[in-house]
Amino acid sequence: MKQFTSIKDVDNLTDLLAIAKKCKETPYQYQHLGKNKTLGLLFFNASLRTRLSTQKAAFNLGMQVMTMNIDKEGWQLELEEGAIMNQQSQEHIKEAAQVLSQYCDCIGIRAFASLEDRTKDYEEHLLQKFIQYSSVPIISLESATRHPLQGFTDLLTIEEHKKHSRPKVVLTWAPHPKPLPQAVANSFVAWMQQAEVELVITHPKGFELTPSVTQQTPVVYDQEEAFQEADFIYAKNWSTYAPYGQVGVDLSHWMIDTAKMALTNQAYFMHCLPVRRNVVVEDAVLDAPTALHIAQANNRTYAAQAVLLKFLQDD
Ligand code: AN0
Ligand code: CP
Repeated sequence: MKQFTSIKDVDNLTDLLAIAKKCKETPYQYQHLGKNKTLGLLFFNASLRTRLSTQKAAFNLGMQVMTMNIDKEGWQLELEEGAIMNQQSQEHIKEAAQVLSQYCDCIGIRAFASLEDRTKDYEEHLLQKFIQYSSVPIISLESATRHPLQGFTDLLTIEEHKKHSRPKVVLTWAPHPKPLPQAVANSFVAWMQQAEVELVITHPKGFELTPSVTQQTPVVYDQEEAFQEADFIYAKNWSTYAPYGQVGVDLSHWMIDTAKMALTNQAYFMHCLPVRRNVVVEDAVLDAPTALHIAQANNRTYAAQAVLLKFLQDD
């Protein structure tokens, strides 16, 4: 594997899932492979799970890790070719990416969507610039439009908990007071489309994801209808794609509660976290034994470890 920015970078998904399961069973088996290898983690945004689970994954493989909150601790980066840098930006990404490639054997980058410029976000402007100028593999820690480590983790968690061969998996929009990226939803859909599941998306009218993500996946605008017979309910807020980055109004009735969960086939509840309790989902749903959000967070380590192990093996 040359990079991990999307499910499209995965040659053999069955193989990658098997590696993640193996890493979970015997986390320290491959410690020798990471000896004297350095992972650099660059954060333009906050993180709890991605930062610590990816570090833990690297430690399990015997790697060294350097982590930087690059938005606060680094120089302000310029992305444009030929820029006359007499304003705010202090360092061009050309230099930054080449320098970092000398210090690191693999670089992880978290850079959320701006939610202002849809074209630049969906072109993955920042991530693509890093890929262009780096000479080591790049791993996405959530980019403008995708969160592949989350999608991979979610697939692993569903594989572990499914009660029959083709479970019904519902991605449901849920309320949130601030505009959030579409990245988690986009990746969840992409990974589920490659899995043995019946995927249904439900959201209020106006919150359609881009058609290149949704493809043939059915969209049901009635949340309660979508929940019927569901085996997994995956809740996530996202802001609108068109017009871009809006939150919507009066949609608090989309919150997931026990009454809605009772419509399902005793479904598991999933969320990538962080979650706003009693806004996105009611306490009782999160505190029930059918909630998988903590198990998902645990699997983040093994998803990251499988990806890092692939890089080390292909090195
Ligand atoms: C981010 C998002 O929705 O993309 C990160 C989720 C993993 N969520 C928030 O900022 C709350
Ligand atoms: N799910 C997830 O990526 O969490 P963090 O934003 O805390 O890393």
